[in-house]
Amino acid sequence: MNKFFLVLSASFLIFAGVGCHSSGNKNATSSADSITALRQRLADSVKQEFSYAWDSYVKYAWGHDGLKPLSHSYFDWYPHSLVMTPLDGYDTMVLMGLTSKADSAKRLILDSLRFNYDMSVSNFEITIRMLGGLLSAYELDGDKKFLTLATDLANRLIKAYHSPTGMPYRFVNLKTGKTTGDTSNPAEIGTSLLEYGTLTKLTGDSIYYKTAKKAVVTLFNLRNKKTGLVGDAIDVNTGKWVGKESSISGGTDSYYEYLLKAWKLFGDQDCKRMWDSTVIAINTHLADTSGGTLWYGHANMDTGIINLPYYGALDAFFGGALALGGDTTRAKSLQESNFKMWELAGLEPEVLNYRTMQIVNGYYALRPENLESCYYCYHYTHNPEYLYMARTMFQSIVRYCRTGGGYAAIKDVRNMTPDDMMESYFLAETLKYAYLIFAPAKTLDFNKVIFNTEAHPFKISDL
Ligand code: DMJ
Repeated sequence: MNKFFLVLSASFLIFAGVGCHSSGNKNATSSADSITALRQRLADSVKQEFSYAWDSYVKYAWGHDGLKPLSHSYFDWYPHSLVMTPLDGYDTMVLMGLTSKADSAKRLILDSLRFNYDMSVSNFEITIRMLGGLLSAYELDGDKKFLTLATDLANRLIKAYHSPTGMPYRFVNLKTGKTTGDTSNPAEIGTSLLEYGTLTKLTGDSIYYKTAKKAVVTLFNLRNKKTGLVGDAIDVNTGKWVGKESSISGGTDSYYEYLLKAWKLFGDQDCKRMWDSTVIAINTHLADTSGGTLWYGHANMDTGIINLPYYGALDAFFGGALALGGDTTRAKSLQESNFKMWELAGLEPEVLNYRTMQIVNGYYALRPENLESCYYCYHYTHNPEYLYMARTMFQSIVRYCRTGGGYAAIKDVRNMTPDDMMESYFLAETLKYAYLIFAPAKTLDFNKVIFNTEAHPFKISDL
């Protein structure tokens, strides 16, 4: 264990009340007891903060997509609300055992959620938050109405894939099926395998997975064959790249994540092959070392040469992907970088130059990825250093983002000015991963589920 991790582990053990000089069985048992007790306290505290954020939504934004915590108001993404926060947060309530909150969220969803609206929506966002939320709600709760809503939604969204290449347009009108947005990116093209595969499994209709997979295989085949990398913008009508910047950042991130997870969730061997060759390309060309730890930069997809040493809050998911893919060595080093990024200002920035350690974009959008990777690293190693990291991250979110009306994003972590926005993924992901790190393992059987990119757990089984 290196010095950095020794210090973190020791800090957590001391905080847990475990003596440094303990030896023998009795002391070992009492160490374990102290850690268990501290974890339980932290899990309770995450649950309490979740309740606070949810109660603020109920008070100021009931029935709408999201909460504006500073103006004690609400926002909707489109002309009609899709009750995004209740649906995104529902499975977290179930996992936390917040039964009466889950019941009222469920009632709101089933009473008010409809999709037959003449409005154009983001295929990607509505797939991961809404379709993902409905499918996990169905798998956890068993109420068929969730599945009926999921199927109705998917039958509308699937029209986005009616392009000459089979890769989806970015936007689709829920009522008319009209599509717009022909320049897309790998993340928006590749992030439906898990949702569509799960729907295929639950309905027996193969069209969903076939459609999602065709889009992904088409995209994979358009990678640069020499470097193995994909770019950041592509025309879905022609299949021509219009942006050649390759990275693990937003716009590409969950394309990689879904190759790995479609293999893990459904045993899809094509996805395993695509993931295996992609992760080699990423580690060959985008991996970089700075300050003694691993980072990933941006390179041109044709040359594979890093031209931008930028890394940020979204990139932080990759530690979790590496760990889930079996590479705990790189995952550990990357999580060390993730935590350095977090500690720099007390909350992580959206974008950091990892060579100069200068913040490029200081926004903190209440994002989950750093805690998510910490969760995977802890699961695979059980090293208390990750409990220490998670506790630090959770407590700084409480310190800087808690307001009188819920939780707020931060405009710039260099001065901690709050922004009037609480994204639904704060309840779906950030607090779920924080909770699961501290909660007893029986809360959720890690080996039986795969999380979609919005942290909605889907049950593992072959298609
Ligand atoms: C979430 O909606 C998803 O995790 C997505 O893959 C990336 N962005 C946000 C959270 O940061």
